[in-house]
Amino acid sequence: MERNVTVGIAQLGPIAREENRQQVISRMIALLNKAKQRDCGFVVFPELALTTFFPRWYLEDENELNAFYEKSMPSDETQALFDKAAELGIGFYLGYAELAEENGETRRFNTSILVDDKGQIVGKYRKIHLPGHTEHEPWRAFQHLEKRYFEVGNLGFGTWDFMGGKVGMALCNDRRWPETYRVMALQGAEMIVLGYNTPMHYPQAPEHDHLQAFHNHVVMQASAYQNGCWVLACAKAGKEEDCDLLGQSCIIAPTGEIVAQASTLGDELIVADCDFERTREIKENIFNFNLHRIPEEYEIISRPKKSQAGK
Ligand code: CDT
Repeated sequence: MERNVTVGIAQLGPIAREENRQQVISRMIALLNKAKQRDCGFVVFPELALTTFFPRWYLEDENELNAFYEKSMPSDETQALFDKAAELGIGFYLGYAELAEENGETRRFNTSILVDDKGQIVGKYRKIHLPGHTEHEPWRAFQHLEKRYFEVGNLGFGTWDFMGGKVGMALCNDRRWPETYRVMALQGAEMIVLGYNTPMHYPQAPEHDHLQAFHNHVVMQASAYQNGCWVLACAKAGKEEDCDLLGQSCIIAPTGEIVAQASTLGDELIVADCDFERTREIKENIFNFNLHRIPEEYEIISRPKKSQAGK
């Protein structure tokens, strides 16, 4: 069986606060059409792809806040994206804000899904590493209220048999944590797909602002290599409501090499052929987990926080 998929990363430029779902989805469909012309079987969209990055505002009005969430997926508004992708025979990854009703309780998650080439949702992930803060902090140039607007994901890091390979999902800040990749690689992940919204300005340590681009790539390239996985990373980029978001969407081979990278801060498609067999170059050699990992020495990593020294 062929284990090769042509992947498109559908980077989105800024989404204005007043831009509605229909407008955003028509931009996404334009990228899907381009992906079809370039023979893509799978397209990756960013984190919170359907709206502006709303955690940058402290919103007191619940109705205003709720308007940024999806109550069902697909919904009347997002159905067009599913239909077009299925018509073109393209699977996709999509990040969105999820408003769920579970056991009579309203729950909010920063979520991503894997959708197959027939328009069926085959996997769901809820973001685990939520960055930012919970309370309004007016001293900041902009807020980062993910800890207020989302709960920590309750689905764990999973993998799915998808497009001929084993695929895992993550979202934005997850990409900075080595555990994200390793937990999926231990479940056989060959490709890790993620979307991100990364401000260029980091209010707590502005002296690191010039390192945003470097940190973005260094964590993903190292993690691709250390886990023998393809990493597909899709940004929401550009100046969004006065906040500069990093671009640099990329496709990283299991060797850690970037094989395709966005060169704009707008809507842009980048494409590469990803052969799942190439994971073996790494997984059967330098990072052969069975031969070389010594998990007995790593026990502190999975201890609950309270029992770790220096937490
Ligand atoms: N969306 C997201 O997770 N962004 C974070 C910003 C960190 S600064 C609060 C990121 O890791 O890129």
